[in-house]
Amino acid sequence: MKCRAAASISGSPAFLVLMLALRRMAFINLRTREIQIKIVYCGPAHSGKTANLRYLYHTHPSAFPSKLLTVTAGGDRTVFFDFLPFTLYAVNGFDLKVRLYTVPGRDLYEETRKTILKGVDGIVFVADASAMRKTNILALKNLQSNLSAHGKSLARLPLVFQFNKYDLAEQGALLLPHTTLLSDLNSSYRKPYFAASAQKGKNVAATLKKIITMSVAAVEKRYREVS
Ligand SMILES: Nc1nc2c(ncn2[C@@H]2O[C@H](COP(=O)(O)OP(=O)(O)OP(=O)(O)O)[C@@H](O)[C@H]2O)c(=O)[nH]1
Ligand SMILES: [Mg+2]
Repeated sequence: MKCRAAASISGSPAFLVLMLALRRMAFINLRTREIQIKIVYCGPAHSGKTANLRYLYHTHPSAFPSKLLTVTAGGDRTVFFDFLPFTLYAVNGFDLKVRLYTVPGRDLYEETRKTILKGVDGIVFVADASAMRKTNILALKNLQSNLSAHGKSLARLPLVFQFNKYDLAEQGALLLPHTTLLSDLNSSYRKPYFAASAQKGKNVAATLKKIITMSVAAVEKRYREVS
């Protein structure tokens, strides 16, 4: 996969100095001419957050020079986080370094989730179409409260919803219709969303592309606001 960022960023020194001063979200390195953004995949346990990163890593190995780091407790339960870094080259002369993380969805990893969300630039909320409505709703509420602990609001952050596991419909599984997920999760946010199958790869890359575009645009907007 040859990756290219969709949005442009000013490369002026003033921009970089200002961004260094802000430094709360995107990280700018003048010396190496790099911009780093941090994207975190959130959502209930077992919704398919790790599956997104696994799919990207295994289907586009040349795009990911570093190994996918996963920390699981036997089986597929993430206990700390998954981490997958990669670079989109030369966005107005700067390399855009993207760091993808997942949080562990299980209740007992509350503090870990909070820690991983520190400095986040963009969020993908992976909802599970095969779970109960309440499961997805509670996970979103948990995300809101963890972000407010960092003084951030989900409404103001770049956010993409991914409604996952729709391949299970082929096996006759009873799934939450995407209209239900939309009204339960996205009626007040009105953010972009994708019906997906992380296992089969449907809309996995589209989700990622969208959140990168939105996150880069947010960096650009912050620059415009302070310049
Ligand atoms: N059928 C189907 N199964 C999926 C899909 N995505 C993930 N799974 C399966 O669901 C299970 C959980 O997926 P993970 O990616 O580990 O879920 P997670 O959100 O990372 O879970 P935690 O780390 O516990 O928070 C695994 O057995 C996956 O193979 C999908 O799109 N379709
Ligand atoms: Mg996981």
